[in-house]
Amino acid sequence: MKNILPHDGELYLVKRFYQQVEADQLFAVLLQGLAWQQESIHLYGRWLKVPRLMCWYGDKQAQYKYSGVNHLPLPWTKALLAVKQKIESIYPCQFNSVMANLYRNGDDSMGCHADNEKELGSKPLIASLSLGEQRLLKFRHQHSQQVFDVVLRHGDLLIMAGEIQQNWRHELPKTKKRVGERINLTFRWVIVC
Ligand SMILES: O=C(O)CCC(=O)C(=O)O
Ligand SMILES: [Mn+2]
Repeated sequence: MKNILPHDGELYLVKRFYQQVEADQLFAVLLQGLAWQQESIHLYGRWLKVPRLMCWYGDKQAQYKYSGVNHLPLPWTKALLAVKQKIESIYPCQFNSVMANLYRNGDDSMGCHADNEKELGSKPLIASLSLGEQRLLKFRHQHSQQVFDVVLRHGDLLIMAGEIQQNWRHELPKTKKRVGERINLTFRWVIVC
């Protein structure tokens, strides 16, 4: 696999990891079958709704803090386990949890961040599957502010590895285009203390 990041980390894009028909089926199963919720975060003294729906699945011990709150994982569904196993079969990796994001339209987004929580370790390996509408993922280098864009399409798998989270931040910006729903699954290994 070829590293597509210019420097300071590793990024691999596996286009069409799921082909059209399988990706369509998986999208429908996840949209209907996952426990989507809109979280709120406490910011500057106010509660704000996060602009997307989310849910967290995984092994029982894989607790994870997001939106300022500790979340217990929901138990793996059959569909999520099958995706996890398919990823683990093409790349040397192992996951104990997955964060699912549902972007309902172009107003839904994810702000600039790095997945650098201490529960993920110093060089987290994160595999991210995109389904549904195509959206842009923007990487910004922490120091040089260099920008690197990746278009994520239906069925694409993106793997973030090495020092990417230490050196780059990423965001899924809003778009003015009329776009439909997109599901993203980010598989992670949460270190259990
Ligand atoms: O939706 C995406 O592609 C990005 C998701 C993401 O960065 C995350 O869940 O940490
Ligand atoms: Mn992220």
